[in-house]
Amino acid sequence: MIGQLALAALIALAGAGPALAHARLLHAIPRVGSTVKIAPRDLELSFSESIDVGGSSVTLLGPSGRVATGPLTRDPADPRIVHVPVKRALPPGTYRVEWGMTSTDTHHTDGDFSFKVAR
Ligand SMILES: [Cu+2]
Repeated sequence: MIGQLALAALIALAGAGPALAHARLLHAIPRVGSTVKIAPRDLELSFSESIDVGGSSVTLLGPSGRVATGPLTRDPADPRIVHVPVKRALPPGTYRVEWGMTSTDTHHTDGDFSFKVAR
């Protein structure tokens, strides 16, 4: 009886562990919801877990559609930070960043945020 309860508790813990490890967006540059005066040439997304960039993607959408971005790279100093090069100067307007990340524990999460480039 006690053994079974202990086993059930262990199974519950095992189930909760990986769920807590899913990558959540903690911080971004440009900041989530911000208005920037200088158009960024690189987006920086900081997550709660290490990211496997091979299984991850970012789409940047601007006032006139999708904006070309370069391949995602992991920050050499912190595997939880992903850099996205922006291939051309962004004109003023509202931009949406749609991200889908695979963390190194193989779990996938996604989300989006916006920022504005001021006129
Ligand atoms: Cu996970």
